[in-house]
Amino acid sequence: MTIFKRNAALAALVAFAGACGGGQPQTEGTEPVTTESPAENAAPAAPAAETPAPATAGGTVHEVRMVTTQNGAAGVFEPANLTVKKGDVIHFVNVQAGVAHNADFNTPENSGKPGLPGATQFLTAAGQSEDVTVTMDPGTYTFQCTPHAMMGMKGTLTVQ
Ligand SMILES: [Cu+2]
Repeated sequence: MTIFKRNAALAALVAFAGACGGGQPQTEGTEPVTTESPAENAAPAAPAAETPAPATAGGTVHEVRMVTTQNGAAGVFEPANLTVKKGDVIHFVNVQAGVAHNADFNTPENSGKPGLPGATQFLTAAGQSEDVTVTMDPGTYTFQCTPHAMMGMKGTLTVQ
C-alpha cells in the first residue's frame, strides 16, 4: 500500500516537473510586425522638361532699320554699328515708304575680303525687309546704302 502511494506521489512529482520542465512559456519571436503597406507611393512622373523649340538653322537675328533723313535725301542705319557672329542674320528693314534703301557689303573698304553677301534689293515700302546671313569670317566690314552712301548712310559690322 505504501509503495503504491509513493509511486503515485512520484508520478505526481514527475508530472509536476514535466509541467514545469518547459520553464517559462516561451513566446516565440512573434513581435508584431507592422507590415508596411506595399502600396508604394506612386510618385507622380516628373513633368517632362520643357523642350525648347529647336534652334532654327540660322543664328541670332539682328534688326537694322533703314531710316530716311533729310526729307528723303539721305538716310542712316540704326544701329550703324553692330557685332554679330558668323551665321547670324541681319534683318534690314526700311522704315519709311517712298525712299529706296539697300544694304551692300561690296564696298571699297571690303575690297578683296571673301564671303561677302550680295547687295539686298532696294527696299521702298514701309516695313519692307530683307535678311542677310553673315557669311564672312571674323573681322570688320563696312556696309552701305548705294543711293545714300555719299550722304553717309553706312554701317560697320563686326563679325566675331
Ligand atoms: Cu539709303
